[in-house]
Amino acid sequence: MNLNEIKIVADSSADIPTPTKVAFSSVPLKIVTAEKEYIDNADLDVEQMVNDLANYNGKSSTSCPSPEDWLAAFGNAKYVFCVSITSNLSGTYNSACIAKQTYEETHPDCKVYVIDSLSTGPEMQLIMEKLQEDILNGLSFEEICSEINDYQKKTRLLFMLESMKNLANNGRVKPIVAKAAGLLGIRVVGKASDVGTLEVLEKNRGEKKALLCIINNMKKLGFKGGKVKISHCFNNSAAATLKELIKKEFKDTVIEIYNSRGLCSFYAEKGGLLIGFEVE
Ligand code: X90
Repeated sequence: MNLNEIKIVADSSADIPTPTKVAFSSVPLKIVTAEKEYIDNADLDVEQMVNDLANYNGKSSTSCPSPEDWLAAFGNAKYVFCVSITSNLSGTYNSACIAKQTYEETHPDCKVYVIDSLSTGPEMQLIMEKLQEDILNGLSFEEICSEINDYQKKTRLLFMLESMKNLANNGRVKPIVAKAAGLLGIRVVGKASDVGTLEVLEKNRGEKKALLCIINNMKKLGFKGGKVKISHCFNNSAAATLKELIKKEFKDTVIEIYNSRGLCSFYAEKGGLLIGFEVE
């Protein structure tokens, strides 16, 4: 494979990755209210959206990209690595599979590999970084597919949420599960399950306890150092505290903090943290 024939494409729940030498496109999901439609691309003012939503009492929902949206992002690349949000919570993966089929039928020399992240946000970023590494190291298409398959067994996602209102209103968690998160001061800590659904682990009173709970669960899941990516929805202080707590116990770790984009901000809501990390 030549570098100029390869493209990584991910839906916008992956947030915006650090640019590299590998061509990349993001395919936006949409956040929709009765008043407005927000397209989750680089132009979206996430802060404005989060503030609009905080002052809005009507119905809000999201919609996934169509196969045509994915096809447009594939461009003319000979080799496409396509990373999607968990197929268990969104139609995004299904759209990508249809796009792959159409693309390969109409471009017989081209190959598309669709990766169901069974996760979102920072865990997708880890997968994309691994793809970039493998591509720049000159691995073959098939080798990269198999490497990514193995890598996915070694990454996890934890989250901390102050509210699960949008998740419950859109049928992504049961109302009873969401209820606890609505109580003042309660922070729900959970993980992306093996099948790519939200699994609540613990309900904590206060942020400090929740952050300690995150570290405990990182260890339980097999974190021994390595890469960590923390995305937050306007909660840089919690992200920074978590980073310090991790660094205190694990010397050999590279931690990146960034702001979540539209889709993850809509569902994680203000104060929410998502933590993607490597395990052994
Ligand atoms: O198709 C669509 O409209 C998109 C639906 C996405 C629903 C879930 C988004 C979750 C975002 C919340 C915490 C982390 C959950 C991890 C689950 C695997 C972030």
